[in-house]
Amino acid sequence: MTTTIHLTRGDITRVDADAIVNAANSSLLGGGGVDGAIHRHGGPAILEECRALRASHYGKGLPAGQAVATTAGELPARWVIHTVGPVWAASEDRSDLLASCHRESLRVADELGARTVAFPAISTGVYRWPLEDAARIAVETVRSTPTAVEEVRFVLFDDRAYEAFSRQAG
Ligand code: AR6
Repeated sequence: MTTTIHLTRGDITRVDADAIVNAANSSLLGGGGVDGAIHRHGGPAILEECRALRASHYGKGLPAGQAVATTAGELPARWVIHTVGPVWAASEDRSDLLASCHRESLRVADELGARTVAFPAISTGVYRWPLEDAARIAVETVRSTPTAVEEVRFVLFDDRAYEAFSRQAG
């Protein structure tokens, strides 16, 4: 089964996919950017499950490159898959962690039985990853990861991100 990649411009909290991916931080307790929007629009049920995860499996937080699912609360999606992207660093190549975010999110999606998954441009906001490189890693990783997910939708917030992903997705 091949995974189809689609690109759209817009706000990921509006997307009606089985699962949407959150560019979270290790605390799992919210933040700005996509993370802030997801918690704001999804309501308190998401934070409640995140707190329960911190109280059980992830006492020290979710490490970069890993992924975990919660309810999507009041969002149109069914689940939110929280992943923690690496912070960009010129002095160190953290590409493997960014690839891992995409791979692990798809693994969690498979566990859930999600067939459509929406991703934001992980690490390209507060975490400052150069867009072109992040787009290349995201698209290459989704293309090379075996998964039962039928459709991956990259939801890009602005023209720059949309154009960078368009160049990579061809
Ligand atoms: N829908 C889709 N894309 C969005 C939305 C949205 N509603 N809002 C922003 N973007 P960021 P990061 C784009 O900063 O770089 C948070 O505070 C945005 O333009 O959300 O992985 C977390 O708690 C950018 O291209 O995530 C962490 O502390 C992309 O989403 C930290 O930021 C990612 O930007 C994570 O930083």
